[in-house]
Amino acid sequence: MMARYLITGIAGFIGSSLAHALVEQGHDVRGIDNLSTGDLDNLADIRHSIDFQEMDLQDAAGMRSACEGVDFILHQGALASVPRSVKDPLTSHESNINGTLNLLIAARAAKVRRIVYAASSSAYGDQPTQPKQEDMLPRPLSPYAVQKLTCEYYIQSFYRAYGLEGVCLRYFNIFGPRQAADSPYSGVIAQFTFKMMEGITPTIFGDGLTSRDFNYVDNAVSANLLACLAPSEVATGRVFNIGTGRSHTLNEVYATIAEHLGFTAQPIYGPPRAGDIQHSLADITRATQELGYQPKAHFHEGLKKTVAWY
Ligand code: UD2
Repeated sequence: MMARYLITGIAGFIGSSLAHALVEQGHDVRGIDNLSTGDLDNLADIRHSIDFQEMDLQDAAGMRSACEGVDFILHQGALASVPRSVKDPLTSHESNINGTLNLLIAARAAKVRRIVYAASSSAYGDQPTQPKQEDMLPRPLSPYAVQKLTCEYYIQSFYRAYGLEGVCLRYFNIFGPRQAADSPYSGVIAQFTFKMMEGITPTIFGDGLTSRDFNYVDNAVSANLLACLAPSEVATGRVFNIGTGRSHTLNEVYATIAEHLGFTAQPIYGPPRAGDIQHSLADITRATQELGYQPKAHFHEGLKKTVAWY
């Protein structure tokens, strides 16, 4: 069945990846982006196949029209990054929390069938138990983590209070082609790759043993599509970890990218970043059993494709 999808943050890394997948499947794709961190180059090859509107999530009238006739919203638009939120909590709060609330109000008015939200593994914070399970008490460490968690609660409250179906996907460090690489707020894999290609030695914050459940973007795309189609009693009002169930250290990430690029310099080590978590690893049982999620793309193969893309 063909459906109409609204992707927020469509010109960003994950938003544009979702757009490519949906266009390929023949769906009707509308997208909004304020282009503050997104880039229309990410949509260059599908620009004629989508309905793109430059718009901010906080534009109430704009969001009302963007939600008209939409079946599913894939809400990716946000000012991502832990350090960005540490540096400027108010701006990221406005964009992430006010923007999401405004979208939810518009989605409810337009009777959208379901919204799938790009939540974040940062919600677990310094919760010490590994792997992370969805029912653990969140212990957010950064303003960004608080914002992403707050929006989960908003999504759930709009389901309980108004019946707007919502699903929260807690992404664990998604990486892949089209991830911005040229900002200090870019994801670590993108930054390391870009720097090594420029001949600049990247800095590892901390001792290099910091670990993350790095998840290739194709897995996040498939999780979104599954979350739209899963029966309401299974998916709505709920949170799902979208990781791989395996983690890798920053030393390992550095060494693997360096090997692909023939980069021989040893890393520079710097102090740990404020707001960072030491280890992050997903238990993906709930998503696999209840959504049918399978992280088919593996870390090494994904990293190879990513490095080749830049
Ligand atoms: C968080 C979330 C992730 C997603 C993302 C969005 C966690 C565990 N993950 O990712 O789910 O929401 O935010 O932005 O909270 N690093 C270096 N050198 C650099 C850059 C980064 O060592 O030049 C380190 C950084 O200190 C951290 C790790 O690499 O320990 C990963 O950093 P990141 O910014 O790629 O992602 P992270 O974990 O903050």
